[in-house]
Amino acid sequence: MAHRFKSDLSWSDVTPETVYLNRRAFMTGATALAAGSIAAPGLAATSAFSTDEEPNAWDEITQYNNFYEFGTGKSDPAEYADALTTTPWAVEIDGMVDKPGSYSFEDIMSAMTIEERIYRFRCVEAWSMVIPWNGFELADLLNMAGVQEGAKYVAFETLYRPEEMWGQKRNFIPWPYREGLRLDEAMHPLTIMATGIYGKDIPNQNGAPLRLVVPWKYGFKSIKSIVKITLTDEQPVASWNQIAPHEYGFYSNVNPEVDHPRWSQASERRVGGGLLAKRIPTLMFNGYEAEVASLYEGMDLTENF
Ligand SMILES: Nc1nc2c(c(=O)[nH]1)N[C@H]1C(S)=C(S)[C@@H](COP(=O)(O)O)O[C@H]1N2
Ligand SMILES: [Mo]
Repeated sequence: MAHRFKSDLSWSDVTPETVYLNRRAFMTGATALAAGSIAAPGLAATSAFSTDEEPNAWDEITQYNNFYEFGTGKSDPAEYADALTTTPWAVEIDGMVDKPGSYSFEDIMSAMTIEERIYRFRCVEAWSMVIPWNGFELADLLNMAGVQEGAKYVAFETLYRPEEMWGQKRNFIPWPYREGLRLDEAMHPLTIMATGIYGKDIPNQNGAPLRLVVPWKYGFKSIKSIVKITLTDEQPVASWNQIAPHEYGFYSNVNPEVDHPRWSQASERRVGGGLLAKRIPTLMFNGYEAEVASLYEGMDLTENF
């Protein structure tokens, strides 16, 4: 897997911020090499879209997960996701594209530029983290396939392989897990396909080898271990919206003013803050309002939740 980012450093799990900043500086050069270019002085250490909030520790990000294909407990994915085979891997891109077909993970990676994006991540269950993803803009992949005139939505599907994902032997989600975005949301530069965390290959429990990250939406929109992407002119099925449409809307933008029918969305618990830590206020569009509010101009966000 020559194209996948490999680091020789063994990152410590809990890192003081100064060390972490050095790590970021290191990663700039490493990322540039991984992308096949010479480390240019102008290359930013991290994207302008990145938050400067303290990222969660590696152990927090990789041991407290939602990935129901491996069970519904928060520690189930870390325990069971090793069973997943991620090589070979390919993504079928079909529907309203000029170049439909099966794109191998290697071919995708050799065509994409990997950047670091430190994003807030807010689960609909009201916990949150700050995660230093490595990945590429989804727009670059969609442009590689050539989006056709008239396409309005992008549909995504996770792998269905119950022999490796034991949770798929239970039927509470109509497998495979599915998600969808409006085309303008999918093409937004904040929307990435994550392939790494802290400069290492993304662990299976976080959605290896590539998963969506849409930082202004609740975490369940960020579908993991993607094998299929379809450009369409109809609003696609999204698993949680399909299961409980009154609780999980198609948009699922983070919104502190629209509560879940069973709990408040006004505040959140930052994972790792300790049991006595105060909850922090949840921000409109998870703090990405300046970047994305215009996508929803004129829409009633209570109705289109
Ligand atoms: N295929 C698939 N993708 C998924 C899920 C899932 O169960 N299956 N859970 C979602 C939910 S609810 C959240 S909060 C995030 C969790 O991502 P993380 O474990 O990397 O933090 O993944 C999302 N993507
Ligand atoms: Mo979630």
